[in-house]
Amino acid sequence: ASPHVLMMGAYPEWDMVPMRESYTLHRLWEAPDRQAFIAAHAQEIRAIATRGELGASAELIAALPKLELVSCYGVGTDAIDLAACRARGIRVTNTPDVLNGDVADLAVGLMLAVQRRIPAGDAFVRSGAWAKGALPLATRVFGQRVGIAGFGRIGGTIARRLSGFDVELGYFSRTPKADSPHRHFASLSAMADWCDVLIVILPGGEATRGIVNAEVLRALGPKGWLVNVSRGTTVDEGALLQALEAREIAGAALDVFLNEPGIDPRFAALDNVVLTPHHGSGTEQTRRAMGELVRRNLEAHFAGLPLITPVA
Ligand code: 8YV
Repeated sequence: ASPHVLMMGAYPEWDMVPMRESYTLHRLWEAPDRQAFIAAHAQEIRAIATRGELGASAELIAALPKLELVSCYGVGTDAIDLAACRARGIRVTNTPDVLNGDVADLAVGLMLAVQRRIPAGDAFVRSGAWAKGALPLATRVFGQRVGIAGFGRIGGTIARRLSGFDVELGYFSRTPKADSPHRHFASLSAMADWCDVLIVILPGGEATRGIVNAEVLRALGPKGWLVNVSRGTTVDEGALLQALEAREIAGAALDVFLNEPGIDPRFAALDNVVLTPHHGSGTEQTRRAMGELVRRNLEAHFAGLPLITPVA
């Protein structure tokens, strides 16, 4: 019999086909009563296949006595209760590296989009407003200071991308990177004060919850811009909405939010934001590579082989 796998959310069809062939899948997102569904299959489920934003809670893990592996389609494991996994010897895998370039590209694209008013310009041309006036002037991208909060694999890739944009770069991380020529900040507020654009690519989770707070936004100031391609949790969203509405910062480009996809409707009313639907890794090429990694990890686990990309 094929191993039973609980899926937290759908994968693209090109992954669902081989997943169905190799495993008995339990599709949690289609269950009308999640608790009853989990209880009915709890004695069979040996793995969870989840996604970055869906994770796996301590409660869910506790309800699955036969659980051996949590495989995450995504690099961020902040929504998976790693302590609960560790306590029971449950292995965890993610999909690092294959998405670095895409997330970095979207970060740069969002910065350009909001500062150069690309979506506003598109709407302006389509609506015919062009015949009656001019688009409000934008903000120059080159020559400014860009601060990257989080300087891991994706943060480093963003810096490499931006090295062609004639901007001055700084980064915020716990420890300075010995091989980076860019300015290091140990304080996020200090970097926000220094930079024109703050790009957030910190891991989610308790350690970074609300780290972009009112004080950081005040330091960014009325000429400062925020780009977030990490997790909605890294930003104090109440403080951000207030700062955007009051023009205490110039604007924001956001790919991640609290309560996705049911985001705060106040965002949609703002004209100084560009909003995308958690799409940092959302290219066909990268999503194929992520799905493949999830499946290779599941295969390795059930074959008793070393995992391909285990989470330490
Ligand atoms: C999601 C992500 O996993 O990698 C991450 O941490 O948040 C994303 O890549 C993706 O949206 C698929 O659900």
